Amino acid sequence: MSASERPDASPWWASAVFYQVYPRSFADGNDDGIGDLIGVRAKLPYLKALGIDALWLSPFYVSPLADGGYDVADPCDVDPMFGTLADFDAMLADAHELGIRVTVDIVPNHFSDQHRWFQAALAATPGSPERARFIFRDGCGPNGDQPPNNWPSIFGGPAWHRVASTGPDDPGQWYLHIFAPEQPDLDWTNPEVPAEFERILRFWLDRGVDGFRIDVTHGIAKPEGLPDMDPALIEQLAKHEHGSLMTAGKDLRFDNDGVHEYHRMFRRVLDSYPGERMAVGEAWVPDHERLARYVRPDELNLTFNFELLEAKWDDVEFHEAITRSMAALADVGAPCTWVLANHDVDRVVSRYGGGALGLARARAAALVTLSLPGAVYVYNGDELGLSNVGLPDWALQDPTWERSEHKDRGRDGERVPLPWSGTARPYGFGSDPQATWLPQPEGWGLFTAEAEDADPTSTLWLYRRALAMRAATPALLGSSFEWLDAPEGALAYRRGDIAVVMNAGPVDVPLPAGEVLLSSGPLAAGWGTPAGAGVAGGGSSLPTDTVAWIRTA
Ligand code: TEU
Ligand code: CA
Repeated sequence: MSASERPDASPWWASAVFYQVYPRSFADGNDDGIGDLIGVRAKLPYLKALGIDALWLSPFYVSPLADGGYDVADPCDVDPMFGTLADFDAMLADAHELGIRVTVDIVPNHFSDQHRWFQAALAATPGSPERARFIFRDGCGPNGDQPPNNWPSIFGGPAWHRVASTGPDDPGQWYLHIFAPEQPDLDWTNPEVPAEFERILRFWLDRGVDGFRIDVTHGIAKPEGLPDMDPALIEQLAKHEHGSLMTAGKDLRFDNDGVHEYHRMFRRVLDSYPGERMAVGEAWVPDHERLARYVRPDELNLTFNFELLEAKWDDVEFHEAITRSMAALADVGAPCTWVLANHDVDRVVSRYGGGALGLARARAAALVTLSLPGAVYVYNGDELGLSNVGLPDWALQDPTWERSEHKDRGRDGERVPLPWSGTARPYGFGSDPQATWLPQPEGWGLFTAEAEDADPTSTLWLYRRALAMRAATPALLGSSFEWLDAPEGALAYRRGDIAVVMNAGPVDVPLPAGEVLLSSGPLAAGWGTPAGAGVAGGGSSLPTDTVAWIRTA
Protein backbone atom coordinates (compact mmCIF):
# COMPACT_ATOMS: atom_id res chain seq x y z
CA MET A 1 0.00 0.00 0.00
CA SER A 2 1.59 3.24 -1.10
CA ALA A 3 1.76 6.39 0.97
CA SER A 4 -1.03 7.93 -1.06
CA GLU A 5 -3.39 5.15 -0.01
CA ARG A 6 -6.08 5.71 2.55
CA PRO A 7 -4.58 5.41 6.02
CA ASP A 8 -6.08 2.65 8.09
CA ALA A 9 -7.44 5.32 10.38
CA SER A 10 -9.84 6.60 7.80
CA PRO A 11 -13.48 6.07 8.77
CA TRP A 12 -15.52 3.14 7.45
CA TRP A 13 -17.88 5.31 5.43
CA ALA A 14 -15.10 6.88 3.35
CA SER A 15 -14.92 3.82 1.09
CA ALA A 16 -18.09 1.93 1.99
CA VAL A 17 -20.52 0.36 -0.45
CA PHE A 18 -24.02 1.33 0.69
CA TYR A 19 -27.08 -0.54 -0.53
CA GLN A 20 -30.30 1.44 -0.77
CA VAL A 21 -33.36 -0.48 0.37
CA TYR A 22 -36.66 1.01 -0.78
CA PRO A 23 -38.62 -0.79 1.95
CA ARG A 24 -41.94 -0.97 0.14
CA SER A 25 -40.34 -2.78 -2.79
CA PHE A 26 -37.46 -4.80 -1.37
CA ALA A 27 -38.90 -7.90 0.33
CA ASP A 28 -42.31 -8.81 1.75
CA GLY A 29 -42.14 -10.59 5.12
CA ASN A 30 -45.86 -10.98 5.89
CA ASP A 31 -47.33 -11.72 2.47
CA ASP A 32 -49.46 -8.63 1.95
CA GLY A 33 -47.70 -7.55 -1.24
CA ILE A 34 -45.84 -4.68 0.44
CA GLY A 35 -42.20 -4.84 1.46
CA ASP A 36 -41.45 -4.49 5.17
CA LEU A 37 -38.78 -4.68 7.87
CA ILE A 38 -39.29 -8.42 8.49
CA GLY A 39 -38.56 -8.80 4.79
CA VAL A 40 -35.35 -6.78 5.09
CA ARG A 41 -34.26 -8.85 8.05
CA ALA A 42 -34.90 -12.09 6.17
CA LYS A 43 -32.75 -10.93 3.26
CA LEU A 44 -29.71 -9.91 5.34
CA PRO A 45 -27.86 -13.14 4.43
CA TYR A 46 -28.42 -12.28 0.75
CA LEU A 47 -26.97 -8.82 1.36
CA LYS A 48 -24.05 -10.26 3.30
CA ALA A 49 -23.29 -12.59 0.38
CA LEU A 50 -23.54 -9.63 -1.98
CA GLY A 51 -20.77 -8.01 0.04
CA ILE A 52 -22.19 -4.58 0.88
CA ASP A 53 -20.92 -2.65 3.90
CA ALA A 54 -24.02 -0.74 4.90
CA LEU A 55 -27.72 -0.23 4.25
CA TRP A 56 -29.60 2.95 3.61
CA LEU A 57 -33.28 2.42 4.32
CA SER A 58 -35.66 4.86 2.64
CA PRO A 59 -38.44 5.97 5.04
CA PHE A 60 -40.41 3.31 6.90
CA TYR A 61 -41.91 5.79 9.37
CA VAL A 62 -45.59 6.41 10.04
CA SER A 63 -46.87 7.95 6.82
CA PRO A 64 -50.02 8.26 4.74
CA LEU A 65 -47.73 7.53 1.73
CA ALA A 66 -48.67 10.60 -0.29
CA ASP A 67 -45.02 10.54 -1.46
CA GLY A 68 -43.97 6.97 -0.82
CA GLY A 69 -43.14 7.65 2.85
CA TYR A 70 -41.24 10.92 2.30
CA ASP A 71 -44.33 12.47 3.89
CA VAL A 72 -43.56 11.58 7.49
CA ALA A 73 -46.36 11.78 10.07
CA ASP A 74 -44.31 10.36 12.98
CA PRO A 75 -40.55 10.24 12.45
CA CYS A 76 -39.98 8.21 15.62
CA ASP A 77 -42.19 5.23 14.88
CA VAL A 78 -42.58 2.54 12.23
CA ASP A 79 -45.65 2.52 10.01
CA PRO A 80 -47.70 -0.63 10.74
CA MET A 81 -47.40 -1.43 7.03
CA PHE A 82 -43.65 -1.81 7.50
CA GLY A 83 -43.77 -3.47 10.93
CA THR A 84 -42.93 -2.27 14.42
CA LEU A 85 -40.04 -0.69 16.29
CA ALA A 86 -39.30 -4.19 17.62
CA ASP A 87 -38.96 -5.41 14.01
CA PHE A 88 -36.56 -2.55 13.36
CA ASP A 89 -34.48 -3.38 16.43
CA ALA A 90 -34.33 -7.06 15.47
CA MET A 91 -33.28 -6.22 11.91
CA LEU A 92 -30.63 -3.80 13.20
CA ALA A 93 -29.24 -6.35 15.67
CA ASP A 94 -28.99 -9.03 12.98
CA ALA A 95 -27.36 -6.62 10.54
CA HIS A 96 -24.76 -5.62 13.11
CA GLU A 97 -24.17 -9.28 13.92
CA LEU A 98 -23.33 -9.80 10.24
CA GLY A 99 -21.09 -6.73 10.15
CA ILE A 100 -23.53 -4.66 8.09
CA ARG A 101 -24.07 -1.06 9.20
CA VAL A 102 -27.51 0.48 9.01
CA THR A 103 -28.34 4.06 8.05
CA VAL A 104 -31.82 5.54 7.84
CA ASP A 105 -33.47 8.43 6.03
CA ILE A 106 -34.16 11.76 7.72
CA VAL A 107 -36.65 14.09 6.02
CA PRO A 108 -36.06 17.57 7.46
CA ASN A 109 -37.54 19.78 4.73
CA HIS A 110 -41.15 18.89 5.48
CA PHE A 111 -43.50 16.80 7.55
CA SER A 112 -46.66 15.06 6.41
CA ASP A 113 -49.80 17.19 6.64
CA GLN A 114 -50.98 14.47 9.04
CA HIS A 115 -48.15 15.18 11.50
CA ARG A 116 -49.52 16.46 14.83
CA TRP A 117 -47.67 19.75 14.36
CA PHE A 118 -49.40 20.50 11.08
CA GLN A 119 -52.79 19.47 12.36
CA ALA A 120 -52.27 21.90 15.26
CA ALA A 121 -51.17 24.61 12.82
CA LEU A 122 -54.36 24.21 10.78
CA ALA A 123 -56.48 24.54 13.92
CA ALA A 124 -54.55 27.61 15.12
CA THR A 125 -54.83 31.18 13.82
CA PRO A 126 -52.43 33.23 11.67
CA GLY A 127 -49.50 34.47 13.74
CA SER A 128 -49.76 31.61 16.26
CA PRO A 129 -46.73 29.61 17.45
CA GLU A 130 -48.30 26.52 15.86
CA ARG A 131 -48.25 28.13 12.41
CA ALA A 132 -44.73 29.48 12.96
CA ARG A 133 -43.26 25.96 12.64
CA PHE A 134 -44.28 25.94 8.98
CA ILE A 135 -44.19 28.58 6.26
CA PHE A 136 -47.63 30.19 6.32
CA ARG A 137 -48.11 33.53 4.53
CA ASP A 138 -50.98 35.78 3.56
CA GLY A 139 -51.83 35.60 -0.13
CA CYS A 140 -51.35 38.38 -2.68
CA GLY A 141 -54.11 40.30 -4.42
CA PRO A 142 -57.14 42.12 -2.98
CA ASN A 143 -58.60 39.08 -1.16
CA GLY A 144 -55.33 37.32 -0.64
CA ASP A 145 -56.42 34.81 -3.23
CA GLN A 146 -53.12 34.71 -5.14
CA PRO A 147 -50.16 32.63 -3.86
CA PRO A 148 -47.52 34.60 -1.89
CA ASN A 149 -44.92 34.09 -4.63
CA ASN A 150 -44.48 32.32 -7.99
CA TRP A 151 -42.60 29.22 -6.82
CA PRO A 152 -43.56 25.94 -8.47
CA SER A 153 -43.73 22.59 -6.67
CA ILE A 154 -41.22 19.92 -7.75
CA PHE A 155 -44.14 17.64 -8.52
CA GLY A 156 -45.93 20.22 -10.72
CA GLY A 157 -48.37 23.06 -9.98
CA PRO A 158 -47.76 25.90 -7.51
CA ALA A 159 -45.75 25.39 -4.31
CA TRP A 160 -48.51 27.02 -2.20
CA HIS A 161 -51.78 25.70 -0.88
CA ARG A 162 -54.51 27.82 0.68
CA VAL A 163 -56.13 26.80 3.95
CA ALA A 164 -59.59 27.66 5.26
CA SER A 165 -60.30 30.92 7.05
CA THR A 166 -60.26 30.69 10.84
CA GLY A 167 -62.43 33.74 11.50
CA PRO A 168 -63.79 37.02 10.13
CA ASP A 169 -60.38 38.77 10.00
CA ASP A 170 -58.63 35.86 8.32
CA PRO A 171 -59.19 35.41 4.58
CA GLY A 172 -57.33 32.08 4.69
CA GLN A 173 -53.55 31.84 4.58
CA TRP A 174 -51.30 29.87 2.24
CA TYR A 175 -48.57 27.41 3.22
CA LEU A 176 -45.44 26.49 1.28
CA HIS A 177 -44.91 22.95 -0.03
CA ILE A 178 -41.92 22.54 -2.34
CA PHE A 179 -43.06 18.96 -2.90
CA ALA A 180 -46.67 17.69 -2.64
CA PRO A 181 -49.36 19.67 -0.76
CA GLU A 182 -49.31 16.79 1.74
CA GLN A 183 -45.70 17.81 2.54
CA PRO A 184 -45.76 21.26 4.21
CA ASP A 185 -42.28 22.81 4.46
CA LEU A 186 -40.88 23.41 7.92
CA ASP A 187 -39.45 26.78 9.00
CA TRP A 188 -35.93 26.01 10.19
CA THR A 189 -35.41 29.57 11.46
CA ASN A 190 -37.86 28.67 14.24
CA PRO A 191 -35.63 27.11 16.95
CA GLU A 192 -38.33 24.53 17.71
CA VAL A 193 -37.62 22.89 14.34
CA PRO A 194 -33.88 22.16 14.71
CA ALA A 195 -34.57 21.13 18.31
CA GLU A 196 -37.17 18.62 17.13
CA PHE A 197 -34.75 17.20 14.54
CA GLU A 198 -32.04 16.88 17.14
CA ARG A 199 -34.51 14.79 19.13
CA ILE A 200 -35.29 12.66 16.06
CA LEU A 201 -31.61 12.06 15.29
CA ARG A 202 -30.94 11.08 18.89
CA PHE A 203 -33.93 8.75 18.92
CA TRP A 204 -32.42 6.67 16.09
CA LEU A 205 -28.80 7.04 17.23
CA ASP A 206 -29.82 5.78 20.67
CA ARG A 207 -31.36 2.72 18.98
CA GLY A 208 -27.98 2.07 17.37
CA VAL A 209 -28.18 3.30 13.78
CA ASP A 210 -24.85 4.09 12.14
CA GLY A 211 -25.99 7.21 10.38
CA PHE A 212 -28.40 9.00 8.13
CA ARG A 213 -29.20 9.92 4.57
CA ILE A 214 -30.58 13.44 4.75
CA ASP A 215 -33.35 14.20 2.29
CA VAL A 216 -33.28 17.46 0.31
CA THR A 217 -30.60 18.76 2.59
CA HIS A 218 -29.99 21.71 0.25
CA GLY A 219 -33.58 22.87 0.65
CA ILE A 220 -34.09 23.40 4.37
CA ALA A 221 -33.16 27.11 4.41
CA LYS A 222 -35.29 29.50 2.37
CA PRO A 223 -34.18 32.90 1.05
CA GLU A 224 -35.07 35.93 3.17
CA GLY A 225 -38.44 37.38 2.13
CA LEU A 226 -39.23 34.47 -0.24
CA PRO A 227 -38.66 36.48 -3.46
CA ASP A 228 -40.13 35.40 -6.80
CA MET A 229 -38.12 33.04 -9.01
CA ASP A 230 -36.98 33.92 -12.51
CA PRO A 231 -39.97 33.01 -14.74
CA ALA A 232 -37.63 31.69 -17.45
CA LEU A 233 -36.22 29.18 -14.96
CA ILE A 234 -39.74 28.13 -13.96
CA GLU A 235 -40.49 27.46 -17.63
CA GLN A 236 -37.31 25.45 -17.99
CA LEU A 237 -38.15 23.42 -14.86
CA ALA A 238 -41.64 22.67 -16.15
CA LYS A 239 -40.07 20.91 -19.13
CA HIS A 240 -37.59 18.88 -17.15
CA GLU A 241 -37.75 15.15 -17.29
CA HIS A 242 -38.24 13.67 -13.88
CA GLY A 243 -35.09 12.66 -12.14
CA SER A 244 -33.05 15.79 -12.42
CA LEU A 245 -33.09 18.78 -10.16
CA MET A 246 -29.92 20.21 -11.63
CA THR A 247 -30.57 23.50 -13.34
CA ALA A 248 -28.26 25.98 -14.93
CA GLY A 249 -29.82 29.07 -13.33
CA LYS A 250 -30.08 29.87 -9.63
CA ASP A 251 -33.09 28.11 -8.17
CA LEU A 252 -34.02 30.27 -5.16
CA ARG A 253 -35.71 27.32 -3.46
CA PHE A 254 -32.42 25.49 -2.94
CA ASP A 255 -28.83 25.86 -1.78
CA ASN A 256 -29.36 28.94 0.36
CA ASP A 257 -26.45 29.71 2.67
CA GLY A 258 -28.57 29.17 5.77
CA VAL A 259 -28.49 25.37 5.31
CA HIS A 260 -24.94 25.08 6.62
CA GLU A 261 -25.74 26.13 10.16
CA TYR A 262 -28.23 23.23 10.34
CA HIS A 263 -25.69 20.78 8.93
CA ARG A 264 -23.30 21.79 11.68
CA MET A 265 -25.98 20.88 14.20
CA PHE A 266 -26.40 17.43 12.56
CA ARG A 267 -22.64 16.93 12.74
CA ARG A 268 -22.39 17.96 16.38
CA VAL A 269 -25.06 15.42 17.30
CA LEU A 270 -23.42 12.64 15.24
CA ASP A 271 -20.00 13.31 16.71
CA SER A 272 -21.36 13.19 20.24
CA TYR A 273 -21.93 9.42 19.76
CA PRO A 274 -19.20 6.79 19.70
CA GLY A 275 -18.50 4.66 16.64
CA GLU A 276 -18.10 6.89 13.57
CA ARG A 277 -21.75 7.75 12.97
CA MET A 278 -22.23 9.54 9.66
CA ALA A 279 -24.56 11.52 7.43
CA VAL A 280 -24.78 11.73 3.65
CA GLY A 281 -26.63 14.66 2.18
CA GLU A 282 -28.95 14.61 -0.78
CA ALA A 283 -27.98 17.91 -2.36
CA TRP A 284 -28.70 18.46 -6.04
CA VAL A 285 -26.22 21.31 -6.36
CA PRO A 286 -24.82 21.80 -9.86
CA ASP A 287 -22.03 24.19 -8.87
CA HIS A 288 -19.06 22.16 -7.64
CA GLU A 289 -17.58 24.73 -5.36
CA ARG A 290 -20.95 25.14 -3.71
CA LEU A 291 -21.46 21.37 -3.40
CA ALA A 292 -18.10 21.10 -1.64
CA ARG A 293 -19.40 23.40 1.10
CA TYR A 294 -21.79 20.62 2.23
CA VAL A 295 -18.88 18.43 3.30
CA ARG A 296 -16.62 20.91 5.03
CA PRO A 297 -14.98 19.32 8.08
CA ASP A 298 -17.72 20.39 10.51
CA GLU A 299 -20.67 19.65 8.19
CA LEU A 300 -21.97 16.45 6.57
CA ASN A 301 -19.60 13.50 6.13
CA LEU A 302 -20.64 12.76 2.56
CA THR A 303 -22.73 14.33 -0.15
CA PHE A 304 -24.00 12.43 -3.17
CA ASN A 305 -22.15 13.24 -6.36
CA PHE A 306 -24.99 13.07 -8.90
CA GLU A 307 -22.76 13.85 -11.88
CA LEU A 308 -22.40 10.23 -12.99
CA LEU A 309 -26.11 9.64 -12.54
CA GLU A 310 -26.71 12.54 -14.92
CA ALA A 311 -24.07 11.46 -17.45
CA LYS A 312 -24.94 9.57 -20.62
CA TRP A 313 -23.09 6.33 -21.36
CA ASP A 314 -20.21 8.18 -22.99
CA ASP A 315 -16.51 8.28 -22.27
CA VAL A 316 -16.27 12.08 -22.44
CA GLU A 317 -19.26 12.61 -20.16
CA PHE A 318 -17.91 10.05 -17.68
CA HIS A 319 -14.49 11.67 -17.78
CA GLU A 320 -15.93 15.09 -17.02
CA ALA A 321 -18.26 13.83 -14.33
CA ILE A 322 -15.47 12.02 -12.53
CA THR A 323 -12.97 14.85 -12.87
CA ARG A 324 -15.32 17.53 -11.67
CA SER A 325 -16.67 15.50 -8.76
CA MET A 326 -13.17 14.71 -7.54
CA ALA A 327 -11.79 18.21 -8.02
CA ALA A 328 -14.57 19.83 -6.04
CA LEU A 329 -14.35 17.60 -3.00
CA ALA A 330 -10.56 17.35 -2.98
CA ASP A 331 -10.38 20.96 -1.76
CA VAL A 332 -12.32 20.16 1.40
CA GLY A 333 -10.74 16.71 1.83
CA ALA A 334 -14.03 14.82 1.58
CA PRO A 335 -14.42 11.53 -0.31
CA CYS A 336 -16.65 11.35 -3.38
CA THR A 337 -19.94 9.49 -3.11
CA TRP A 338 -20.76 7.79 -6.40
CA VAL A 339 -24.31 7.04 -7.34
CA LEU A 340 -25.73 5.70 -10.59
CA ALA A 341 -29.35 5.36 -9.50
CA ASN A 342 -31.89 5.72 -6.74
CA HIS A 343 -35.66 5.59 -6.26
CA ASP A 344 -36.11 8.95 -8.01
CA VAL A 345 -34.56 8.23 -11.40
CA ASP A 346 -35.02 5.68 -14.19
CA ARG A 347 -33.02 2.52 -13.67
CA VAL A 348 -29.55 2.47 -15.19
CA VAL A 349 -30.36 -0.27 -17.74
CA SER A 350 -33.24 1.82 -19.10
CA ARG A 351 -31.29 5.09 -19.13
CA TYR A 352 -28.52 3.46 -21.16
CA GLY A 353 -30.80 2.18 -23.91
CA GLY A 354 -32.69 -0.76 -22.36
CA GLY A 355 -32.56 -4.43 -23.24
CA ALA A 356 -29.31 -6.28 -23.75
CA LEU A 357 -27.52 -3.07 -24.75
CA GLY A 358 -28.65 -1.18 -21.65
CA LEU A 359 -27.76 -4.14 -19.46
CA ALA A 360 -24.25 -4.47 -20.89
CA ARG A 361 -23.65 -0.77 -20.28
CA ALA A 362 -25.16 -0.84 -16.79
CA ARG A 363 -22.88 -3.75 -15.83
CA ALA A 364 -19.93 -1.84 -17.24
CA ALA A 365 -20.87 1.36 -15.39
CA ALA A 366 -21.09 -0.60 -12.14
CA LEU A 367 -17.45 -1.62 -12.57
CA VAL A 368 -16.60 2.07 -13.02
CA THR A 369 -18.31 3.31 -9.85
CA LEU A 370 -17.07 0.36 -7.80
CA SER A 371 -13.48 1.14 -8.78
CA LEU A 372 -13.49 4.87 -8.09
CA PRO A 373 -12.09 6.33 -4.87
CA GLY A 374 -14.77 7.07 -2.28
CA ALA A 375 -18.11 5.67 -1.18
CA VAL A 376 -20.62 4.04 -3.54
CA TYR A 377 -24.40 3.70 -3.33
CA VAL A 378 -26.17 0.79 -5.08
CA TYR A 379 -29.94 0.97 -5.58
CA ASN A 380 -31.81 -2.23 -4.75
CA GLY A 381 -32.39 -4.33 -7.86
CA ASP A 382 -29.49 -2.83 -9.78
CA GLU A 383 -27.42 -5.83 -8.68
CA LEU A 384 -29.94 -7.95 -10.61
CA GLY A 385 -29.76 -5.76 -13.71
CA LEU A 386 -33.43 -4.76 -13.51
CA SER A 387 -34.96 -2.30 -15.97
CA ASN A 388 -37.71 0.24 -15.46
CA VAL A 389 -41.18 -1.23 -15.79
CA GLY A 390 -43.73 0.40 -18.09
CA LEU A 391 -46.76 0.54 -15.82
CA PRO A 392 -50.40 1.03 -16.85
CA ASP A 393 -52.00 4.36 -15.90
CA TRP A 394 -54.21 2.78 -13.24
CA ALA A 395 -51.22 1.49 -11.31
CA LEU A 396 -49.34 4.80 -10.97
CA GLN A 397 -49.00 6.12 -7.42
CA ASP A 398 -46.27 8.75 -7.58
CA PRO A 399 -47.83 12.20 -6.92
CA THR A 400 -45.94 13.48 -9.98
CA TRP A 401 -48.45 11.74 -12.28
CA GLU A 402 -51.52 13.64 -11.04
CA ARG A 403 -49.76 16.92 -10.30
CA SER A 404 -48.15 17.12 -13.73
CA GLU A 405 -51.61 16.62 -15.25
CA HIS A 406 -50.50 13.25 -16.61
CA LYS A 407 -47.50 14.65 -18.46
CA ASP A 408 -44.85 13.02 -16.26
CA ARG A 409 -45.41 9.36 -15.37
CA GLY A 410 -43.26 9.77 -12.27
CA ARG A 411 -40.99 7.34 -10.49
CA ASP A 412 -43.04 4.18 -9.98
CA GLY A 413 -41.28 2.40 -12.88
CA GLU A 414 -38.08 2.10 -10.83
CA ARG A 415 -39.94 1.09 -7.65
CA VAL A 416 -41.56 -2.18 -8.73
CA PRO A 417 -41.24 -4.98 -6.11
CA LEU A 418 -38.06 -7.02 -6.53
CA PRO A 419 -38.07 -10.54 -8.04
CA TRP A 420 -36.60 -13.12 -5.64
CA SER A 421 -37.47 -16.57 -6.94
CA GLY A 422 -39.62 -18.69 -9.23
CA THR A 423 -40.61 -18.12 -12.83
CA ALA A 424 -43.96 -16.35 -12.45
CA ARG A 425 -45.25 -13.26 -10.67
CA PRO A 426 -44.87 -12.35 -7.81
CA TYR A 427 -41.43 -14.02 -8.03
CA GLY A 428 -41.21 -14.67 -4.31
CA PHE A 429 -42.34 -11.19 -3.31
CA GLY A 430 -45.13 -12.61 -1.16
CA SER A 431 -47.30 -15.24 -2.81
CA ASP A 432 -50.18 -13.39 -4.46
CA PRO A 433 -49.37 -12.01 -7.93
CA GLN A 434 -52.34 -9.61 -7.67
CA ALA A 435 -51.29 -8.20 -4.32
CA THR A 436 -47.93 -6.50 -5.03
CA TRP A 437 -48.35 -2.77 -4.51
CA LEU A 438 -47.15 -2.17 -8.07
CA PRO A 439 -47.67 -4.86 -10.72
CA GLN A 440 -44.56 -6.78 -11.72
CA PRO A 441 -43.90 -7.52 -15.38
CA GLU A 442 -43.87 -10.88 -17.12
CA GLY A 443 -40.38 -12.06 -17.96
CA TRP A 444 -38.63 -11.27 -14.68
CA GLY A 445 -38.04 -14.99 -14.09
CA LEU A 446 -34.59 -14.57 -15.61
CA PHE A 447 -33.78 -11.72 -13.24
CA THR A 448 -34.67 -13.26 -9.90
CA ALA A 449 -32.01 -13.49 -7.22
CA GLU A 450 -32.51 -17.27 -7.38
CA ALA A 451 -31.97 -17.54 -11.15
CA GLU A 452 -28.97 -15.22 -11.08
CA ASP A 453 -27.42 -17.07 -8.18
CA ALA A 454 -27.36 -20.16 -10.40
CA ASP A 455 -25.70 -18.37 -13.34
CA PRO A 456 -22.05 -17.40 -12.95
CA THR A 457 -22.33 -14.84 -15.77
CA SER A 458 -25.24 -13.03 -14.08
CA THR A 459 -25.23 -9.42 -12.97
CA LEU A 460 -25.61 -10.61 -9.38
CA TRP A 461 -22.36 -12.58 -9.63
CA LEU A 462 -20.66 -9.61 -11.30
CA TYR A 463 -21.58 -7.44 -8.30
CA ARG A 464 -20.56 -10.14 -5.83
CA ARG A 465 -17.17 -10.56 -7.46
CA ALA A 466 -16.61 -6.82 -7.80
CA LEU A 467 -17.51 -6.18 -4.16
CA ALA A 468 -15.35 -9.04 -2.90
CA MET A 469 -12.41 -7.87 -4.97
CA ARG A 470 -12.87 -4.27 -3.88
CA ALA A 471 -12.92 -5.27 -0.22
CA ALA A 472 -9.76 -7.34 -0.64
CA THR A 473 -7.82 -4.79 -2.68
CA PRO A 474 -6.30 -1.91 -0.70
CA ALA A 475 -5.63 0.07 -3.89
CA LEU A 476 -9.36 0.20 -4.61
CA LEU A 477 -10.21 1.34 -1.08
CA GLY A 478 -7.54 4.00 -1.01
CA SER A 479 -7.54 7.43 -2.54
CA SER A 480 -4.85 7.17 -5.20
CA PHE A 481 -6.19 7.80 -8.69
CA GLU A 482 -4.53 8.63 -11.97
CA TRP A 483 -5.93 9.01 -15.48
CA LEU A 484 -4.30 6.88 -18.16
CA ASP A 485 -4.21 7.60 -21.87
CA ALA A 486 -6.97 5.80 -23.72
CA PRO A 487 -8.03 5.47 -27.34
CA GLU A 488 -11.02 7.40 -28.62
CA GLY A 489 -14.27 6.13 -27.13
CA ALA A 490 -12.47 4.69 -24.12
CA LEU A 491 -11.55 5.83 -20.66
CA ALA A 492 -8.77 4.45 -18.48
CA TYR A 493 -7.47 5.10 -15.00
CA ARG A 494 -5.14 3.55 -12.52
CA ARG A 495 -5.74 2.74 -8.85
CA GLY A 496 -2.40 1.57 -7.53
CA ASP A 497 -1.56 -1.56 -9.51
CA ILE A 498 -5.12 -1.89 -10.85
CA ALA A 499 -5.94 -0.39 -14.24
CA VAL A 500 -9.59 0.17 -15.17
CA VAL A 501 -10.59 0.50 -18.81
CA MET A 502 -14.05 1.49 -20.03
CA ASN A 503 -14.96 1.12 -23.70
CA ALA A 504 -17.97 3.21 -24.68
CA GLY A 505 -16.87 3.50 -28.31
CA PRO A 506 -17.94 1.50 -31.36
CA VAL A 507 -14.83 -0.67 -31.78
CA ASP A 508 -12.68 -2.92 -29.60
CA VAL A 509 -9.80 -1.24 -27.78
CA PRO A 510 -6.56 -2.89 -26.65
CA LEU A 511 -6.13 -3.71 -22.97
CA PRO A 512 -2.95 -2.94 -21.06
CA ALA A 513 -0.71 -5.89 -20.25
CA GLY A 514 -1.57 -7.72 -17.07
CA GLU A 515 -4.07 -10.08 -15.54
CA VAL A 516 -7.75 -9.38 -16.19
CA LEU A 517 -9.32 -9.56 -12.73
CA LEU A 518 -12.85 -8.86 -13.78
CA SER A 519 -14.76 -7.77 -16.83
CA SER A 520 -18.37 -6.70 -17.17
CA GLY A 521 -18.91 -8.85 -20.26
CA PRO A 522 -17.20 -11.46 -22.41
CA LEU A 523 -13.64 -10.76 -23.54
CA ALA A 524 -12.97 -14.14 -25.07
CA ALA A 525 -14.00 -17.76 -24.75
CA GLY A 526 -13.80 -18.96 -21.17
CA TRP A 527 -15.32 -15.81 -19.68
CA GLY A 528 -17.76 -16.40 -16.91
CA THR A 529 -16.21 -19.50 -15.45
CA PRO A 530 -17.32 -20.23 -11.90
CA ALA A 531 -13.92 -19.13 -10.66
CA GLY A 532 -15.09 -15.76 -11.75
CA ALA A 533 -11.93 -14.21 -13.01
CA GLY A 534 -12.00 -13.56 -16.71
CA VAL A 535 -9.31 -14.75 -19.02
CA ALA A 536 -5.56 -14.63 -18.82
CA GLY A 537 -5.03 -11.08 -19.76
CA GLY A 538 -2.29 -9.33 -21.58
CA GLY A 539 -2.80 -8.37 -25.15
CA SER A 540 -6.51 -9.15 -25.31
CA SER A 541 -8.90 -6.45 -26.42
CA LEU A 542 -11.91 -4.92 -24.77
CA PRO A 543 -15.21 -5.05 -26.71
CA THR A 544 -17.58 -2.12 -26.93
CA ASP A 545 -19.79 -1.39 -23.86
CA THR A 546 -17.46 -3.29 -21.55
CA VAL A 547 -15.28 -2.40 -18.56
CA ALA A 548 -12.35 -4.46 -17.27
CA TRP A 549 -10.21 -4.38 -14.15
CA ILE A 550 -6.62 -5.40 -14.83
CA ARG A 551 -3.78 -6.09 -12.43
CA THR A 552 -0.78 -4.59 -14.15
CA ALA A 553 2.74 -5.82 -13.68
O1 TEU B 1 -35.87 13.83 -3.52
C1 TEU B 1 -35.49 15.12 -3.83
C2 TEU B 1 -35.96 15.56 -5.14
O2 TEU B 1 -36.41 16.65 -5.19
C3 TEU B 1 -35.92 14.76 -6.41
O3 TEU B 1 -35.24 13.62 -6.39
C4 TEU B 1 -37.31 14.68 -6.93
O4 TEU B 1 -38.10 13.87 -6.10
C5 TEU B 1 -37.43 14.14 -8.31
O5 TEU B 1 -36.54 14.79 -9.13
C6 TEU B 1 -38.84 14.44 -8.81
O6 TEU B 1 -39.11 13.71 -9.92
C7 TEU B 1 -36.14 13.46 -2.21
C8 TEU B 1 -36.54 12.00 -2.21
O7 TEU B 1 -35.49 11.23 -2.67
C9 TEU B 1 -37.80 11.86 -3.03
O8 TEU B 1 -38.18 10.52 -3.15
C10 TEU B 1 -38.88 12.67 -2.38
O9 TEU B 1 -40.02 12.66 -3.19
C11 TEU B 1 -38.45 14.11 -2.14
O10 TEU B 1 -37.15 14.22 -1.61
C12 TEU B 1 -39.38 14.78 -1.16
O11 TEU B 1 -39.16 14.29 0.12
CA1 CA C 1 -45.55 -6.81 3.94
